[in-house]
Formats: sequence, structure tokens, C-alpha cells
Amino acid sequence: KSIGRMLEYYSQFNPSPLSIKQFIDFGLNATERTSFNFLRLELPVRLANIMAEIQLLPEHLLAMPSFLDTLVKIRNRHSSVVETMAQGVIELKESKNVDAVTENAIQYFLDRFYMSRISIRMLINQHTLLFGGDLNSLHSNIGCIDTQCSIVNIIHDAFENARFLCEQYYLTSPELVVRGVDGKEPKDLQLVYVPSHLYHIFFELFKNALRAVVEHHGSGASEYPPIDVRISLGKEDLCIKMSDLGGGIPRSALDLLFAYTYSTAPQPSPSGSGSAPLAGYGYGLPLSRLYARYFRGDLLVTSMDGYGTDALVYLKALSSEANELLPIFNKATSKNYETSVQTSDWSVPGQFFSHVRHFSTA
Ligand code: W6P
Repeated sequence: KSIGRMLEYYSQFNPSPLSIKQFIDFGLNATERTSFNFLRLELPVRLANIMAEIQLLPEHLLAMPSFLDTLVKIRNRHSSVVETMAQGVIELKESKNVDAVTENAIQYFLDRFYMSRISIRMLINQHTLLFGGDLNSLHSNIGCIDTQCSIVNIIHDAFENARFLCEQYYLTSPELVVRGVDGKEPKDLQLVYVPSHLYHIFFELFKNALRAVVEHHGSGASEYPPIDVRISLGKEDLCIKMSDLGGGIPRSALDLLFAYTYSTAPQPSPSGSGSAPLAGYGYGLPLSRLYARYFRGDLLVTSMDGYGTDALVYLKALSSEANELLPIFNKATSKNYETSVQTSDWSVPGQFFSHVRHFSTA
């Protein structure tokens, strides 16, 4: 059977999203046979859905050598996919200037591509952890889901490791303050979640916040304003707000934080030198947002230019509401690749007065 026919066949099915609660029930009750039978259909379905979408990309994108390599590599489930895709984007930027339609298509596609990949790896991890022979029943873990996942511990871990990089690079670093709604550090805030996803998100945010604070105040400053983390738990959402006084970023640059075409390839850690730039490279933020969205959360960044930045992470408080968010391939999908950014019917600044400041700070 040709691969093409197989993809065509499996892309007719829609992926079946699972909630964290279903992952737990599955982990507690399913036999290896049941799990295997589920994966035998679900993995090719998820793969075929995203593979079908690759055909919708603008033609010149598919001509980039790294994009072609990737087709082979995702089949083989290679580990360097993120670097390879980034390389493809870099090759594109070098070969010609990227128009808005292509820009849009890349952003849209890579968000969906990586989400598909996150979900496929989650399923494979669950299966191998549950049935791979390692005893994990001693813990509060079911596969890679921790049923007593301490958000505060993860935040401290992520901070300490980001701070280590900050110290290595700048020889200095700000402190961290973690507070609940009562102003005190929450001791036992637990949720059912995948700890590695949370760690990924917070490590990335801390790197950005630390860098902003040290760069803004200068690495010779005697003191820094701490990174402030505030946690609230409502009926529906668990919210974490990370605030830094790192000088902020202009509103016009906010979208760029999540743009795949404005990041460079994640560098393989430079051996020896030990002075990798702290952040601002790689796909850290767009991927972190996908991890947040994967179980129906989100990641938002707001800023006061000239002052500081808030990063907000939203998580579903209930495992029954934490449903996988999966890209599905259907008729609506191709429309999203055809339509460019909305044709604007708002005015653009005239050429004469656009650089006059509204308010003087003098
Ligand atoms: C900044 C830029 C940024 C991005 C993400 C998280 C925090 C921050 N702080 O200045």
C-alpha cells in the first residue's frame, strides 16, 4: 500500500481528543491491548490529519529542502523536528522576502503542526510509561500526568534553572516572589496536570523576564526588582501571572513574541563557552503557548512599554474540562490558508504627521 493511500484513508477520520480525566481513567483501567488498539488508529489519524495540511502550504515553501526533510522525519518520529522546521523558515527568509500571506500560512501551519506533534508525543509517552515495564504506581503519577502536581514547586524549579542561566550570563539575577491571592506563598496548590508541560512554560517565561530585568537595570545594578508571580484559583481557571519590571515592550512588538518567522533556530547548546544568550532565540514562547492551549488553557503577554511586562498563564482547574485541543483537517482548513490577513478598511497613518509625539515627557 502506498503511503499516499494510507494518508488519504486515515485523514478521513477526525482525531479523538481526550481530557486529562480520560487520560487518568485510561491509565488506571485500560489494558495494554486496549491502549494499543486505540493508538493503532489514533496515531495515524492524527499524523495523517496534519500531513494532509502540509499540501495546503504555498508551493515555494514546500520547495525548501528542510521542509521536505521534515516529511520524512515526522514519519520516523525524529527528535530534531523543531530545529529542522526552524531551519526551513530561515532558508525561506534568506531566499526571498516573505509576503503577508506566506507569513500567515507559516504561523497558522506551525501552530497546528506543533500542536499535533505535542499530542502524538503525549499519547506515545502515556503508552510507553504505562506499559513499558517501569513501575510508576508508587507515585502520584499516571503516565506523565501527576495527579498531585504542585504548581508552586514547578515554578520554583523553573525559576532556579532559569536563574542559573542568568547568573552564568550576567553574573547577577533578580529574586522571585510567589504569592497567592492572600499575599502569602501558597503551600499546597495542586492540580492534575503534565508537570513537564508546566515546567517548559515557566522556564521559558522566567528566562524572558530575567533577561528583561537585568538588561533594563544594567548588569552592574546593585539591586533588582523581583520577578513577581501571583496565583489564583477560581471555579474554572487556575491563573498564574508573572510580572517583571524589565522595561516592558511596545504593543507593536507583542505579536512578534509568538511569530515563528521572527525567531531564529534553536541553537544546539554551545559546548564549552557556557554563555548561551538567555532568551530571545528559538521557539520558546510560541511553543509554550501551545503547551498551555493543549489542555484548553492559554498564555497571554501584556506590557506597559517603558515599565514592565505581565505574562498570564491560564489552566483549566478541572481535569474534566482539560480537553486536548487538536487540529483537525477539513474544508474550513484550506480557507485559512487562502485568506491573507484581513483586507483592512481602516485608515493608515498619513506620511506627514505620523512621527509627532502626542505627549511630551520633557
Ligand atoms: C519582557 C518580554 C517578555 C516576554 C515574555 C515574558 C516576559 C517578558 N518580559 O520584557
